[in-house]
Amino acid sequence: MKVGIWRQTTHVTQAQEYFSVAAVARIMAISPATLRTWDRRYGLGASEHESGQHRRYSGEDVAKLLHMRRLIISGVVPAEAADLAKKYSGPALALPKPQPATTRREFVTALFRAAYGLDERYLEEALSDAFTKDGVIKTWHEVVVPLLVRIGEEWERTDTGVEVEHLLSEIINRCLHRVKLSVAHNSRPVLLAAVSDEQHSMALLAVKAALAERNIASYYLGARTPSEAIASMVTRIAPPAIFLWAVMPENADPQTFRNLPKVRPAPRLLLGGPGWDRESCADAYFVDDLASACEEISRAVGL
Ligand code: B12
Repeated sequence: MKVGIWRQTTHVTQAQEYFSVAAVARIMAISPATLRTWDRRYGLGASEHESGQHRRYSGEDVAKLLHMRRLIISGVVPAEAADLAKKYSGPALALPKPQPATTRREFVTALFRAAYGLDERYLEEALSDAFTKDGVIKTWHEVVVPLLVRIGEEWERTDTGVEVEHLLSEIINRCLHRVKLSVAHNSRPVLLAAVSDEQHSMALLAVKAALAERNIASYYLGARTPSEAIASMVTRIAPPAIFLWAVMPENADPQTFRNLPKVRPAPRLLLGGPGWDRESCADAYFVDDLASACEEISRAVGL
């Protein structure tokens, strides 16, 4: 992976190396808003300003901030921690050489930090690059899923970061929407829907994008598709395959697929997502990952 974690986030002058706000936020795994608050409330900020507006943190500034965070974690109240941090004269943070994130794990960590640092630009460029270079399936399984799982765990652990989840979801959605097919192999598009009140639609969009890479056309109905709308589409387009996605068990009602209208030729029905109860849906066929969803759909359209 060629994407540099530090790309466009640092500024180097002859005498001194500086960190941008986004870079400091990422190093410290806190938001730029918290950095601004610490600056305003405790006077712990950047010692340099670029053309009067952009803040530029020196290695000493960052060392003080890291010291403040260490003190807070160990139980010192913020105001006192800030006073001590201002007097801190330990070694300045050495600016790491711009380094490409070499392993998938490092890349996911860089993206995770960027998400918490609200570094939209880095996230969009890095993810877009990965989708283009490595394709949708590989990038989804090796990068996006581990990243989303980490984001979900962090939310569960801290009960914060819903804004991070929303921002990141929108960025991933934008990247996936950009994957277009050139010439459709199938005249009748495949049907993709997230059932009932299901708001988790990203994996479904990944299916659409991965199919587009194979020139398979699909109708992506997205989140919260009512059963009646799915049924109506089945009658109107007689899709060669139907893929229904559910993450939350309360949305995964087997009647959604059992009550679908009968059309000819009979579509291949596939279910995906952790919401479905496999025992009570034993009459349906399940796919467990993006690759197998695409394989089964490809077969259904005769590829
Ligand atoms: C992004 C996100 C959101 C976004 C969704 C945006 C969007 N457009 O999709 C928003 C903010 C809307 C959201 C809302 C909510 N969310 Co949410 N969300 C997530 C997050 C971080 C990623 C979801 C995702 O896309 N996962 C896709 C992959 C990564 O996850 P997975 O389905 O578990 O993957 C497994 C399999 O499905 C398979 N797989 C992976 N990819 C693919 C692809 C295909 C095609 C197939 C077939 C299989 C497959 O491999 C994985 C291993 O088994 C997850 C964390 C997580 N671990 O998933 C929480 C998570 C799913 N959310 C959760 C919750 C609780 C909610 C809310 C109820 C929160 C709330 N109180 O409002 C609402 C739900 C509202 C609703 N009615 O649907 C919980 C669900 C727990 C549960 N099962 O009960 C999770 C797990 C977070 C957590 N750790 O607790 N969420």
